[in-house]
Amino acid sequence: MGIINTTPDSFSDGGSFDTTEKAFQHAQQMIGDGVDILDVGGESTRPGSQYVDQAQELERTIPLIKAIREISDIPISIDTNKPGVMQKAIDAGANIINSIDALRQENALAVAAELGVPVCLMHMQGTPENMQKEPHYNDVVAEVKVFLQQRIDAALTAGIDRSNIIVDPGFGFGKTLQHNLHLLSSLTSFQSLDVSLLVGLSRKRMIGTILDKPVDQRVYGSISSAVIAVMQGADIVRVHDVAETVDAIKMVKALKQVKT
Ligand code: PT1
Repeated sequence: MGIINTTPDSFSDGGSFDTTEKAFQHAQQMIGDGVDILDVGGESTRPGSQYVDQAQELERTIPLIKAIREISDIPISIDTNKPGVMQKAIDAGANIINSIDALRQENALAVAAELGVPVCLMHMQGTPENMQKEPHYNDVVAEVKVFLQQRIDAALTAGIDRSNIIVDPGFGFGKTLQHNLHLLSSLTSFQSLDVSLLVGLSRKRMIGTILDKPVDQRVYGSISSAVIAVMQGADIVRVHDVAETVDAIKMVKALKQVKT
């Protein structure tokens, strides 16, 4: 899964022609590099980031989804928590809902069920604005698993097919480095949830802390993290560096196909 940035740089507004055009070119590059899914989001959810209203989110995502859909059948996920954005994005040609609050907003479960598309349910402690203040768990792996099991149950009850459910432990979302490492080293235990598993580690602070490197020097750390995750059973990895990660994952897949 390749991450398409639609949030504005200092020279333009999100949703402006320039921003959409840049994101579209980025999407084309990723398609050429062999991406399987494009993740399009109009709200930054990095630690400390602030809420974006629906009109702005729509402006940043819908024209881009339509533009990608005109040139390719590549599956597109919409990274949003808002049911209104889910609906309009799927109408515009997106295929998957990526919800970092695990469809906990009013109506989100019902809308997702009605749309009948795959959904990613992610764990987060707190909100993007406050989540890194003082993350606390007694047993991070057990607690994240219990939460995801509850959201799977809620999704099933709402009428979402088990085959359409993906879960994500939410690396960096209300977690210290130790919490993240515990989750990564226990990733195989999430297989008992009996749904697909998505993992997003690319360029995150966790990698920066381990390597003592800024965000633009985390490519090798990110590729290594993707390899670790897929070795431990991740079905989808959410990444910035598609070409590099595609090669790395091909190596893992070859290894996994050896009959023992
Ligand atoms: C993710 C994810 C996401 N991450 C899914 N969607 C982000 N399903 C956005 C840091 O610690 O992991 N899974 N959508 C980006 N959010 C973050 C969080 C970016 C933490 C950076 C950090 O550096």
